[in-house]
Amino acid sequence: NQLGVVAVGFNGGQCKLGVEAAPMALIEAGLLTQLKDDLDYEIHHDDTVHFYENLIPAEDPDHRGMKKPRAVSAVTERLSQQVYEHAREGKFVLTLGGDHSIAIGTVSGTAKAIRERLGREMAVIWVDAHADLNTPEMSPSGNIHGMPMAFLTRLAREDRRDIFGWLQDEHTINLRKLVYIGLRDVDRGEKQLLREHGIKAFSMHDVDRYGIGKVVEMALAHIGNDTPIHLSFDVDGLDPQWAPSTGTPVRGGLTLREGDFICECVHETGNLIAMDLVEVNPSLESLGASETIRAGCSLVRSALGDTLL
Ligand code: DIR
Ligand code: MN
Ligand code: MN
Ligand code: MN
Repeated sequence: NQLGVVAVGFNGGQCKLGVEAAPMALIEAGLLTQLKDDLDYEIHHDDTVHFYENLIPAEDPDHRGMKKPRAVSAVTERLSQQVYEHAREGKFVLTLGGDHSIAIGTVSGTAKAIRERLGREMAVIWVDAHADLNTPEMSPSGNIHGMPMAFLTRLAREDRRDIFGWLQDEHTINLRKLVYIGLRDVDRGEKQLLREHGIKAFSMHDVDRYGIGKVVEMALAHIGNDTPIHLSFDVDGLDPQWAPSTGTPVRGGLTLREGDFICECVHETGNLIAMDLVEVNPSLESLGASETIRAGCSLVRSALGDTLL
């Protein structure tokens, strides 16, 4: 059981400080020790939280409405390589964010490794209150953490090498291999893209209607057996009752038990090859920070094979 860990203290995909402190908070809460001692993983970690300060340009003007485009591009390009190097050796890759823009790096890295190792297209399960599918032009905020899936699926492209032009076909995800769970704050343009392209999405309405068991069953059926899965988990997919310390909390979300259940089921497929845990922000709602960190640790343990019995 080989586990590659990348700790990414990056906050440039959105405007709130504090999310860069999450990897250290999760590690100090004992997450990696638990994975090693309780779940028997052999951990490959450079014992560093990466802030990528050398990659942050002094000049970084908005481009097509995107905020800090060169910083996010440079950091995710480097992260993509780090994740790729773990994944090409067949290790499970756990990335601790950071805001959700870092998924441009993590998903591109695993997608490339899986294409090379297995000649296969990987699937992505995106658990989030938000679809993170805005193109730069349709984004209401300009924050790149609301855009990663647009770049990863080529709904958005940019030729400038220093602004995501480094993304090659080998880094991308097929729209048919993307599944959302937990959506409840989706922007106008994103709704149109979901409909237009028939992207598989289970909102909180679906969770209420069918129950989480059926929703996960339908999500996994859409992906199909024997397809490698990258799970990108935004902690704001959980209800603020369990994860209040996050940049854009939205009421009416998943319970912690429902979040853990998703992770357990995806683990049980045997096809999970990577997980991101993002948007934990210990400096927001400081009374709820330790709860949010505990919830994050629980989600990761569930995805890595912890069971109730
Ligand atoms: C909103 C909020 N859809 C945006 N997005 C996210 O700014 O594009 N919040 N991802 O976590
Ligand atoms: Mn979100
Ligand atoms: Mn919104
Ligand atoms: Mn997100």
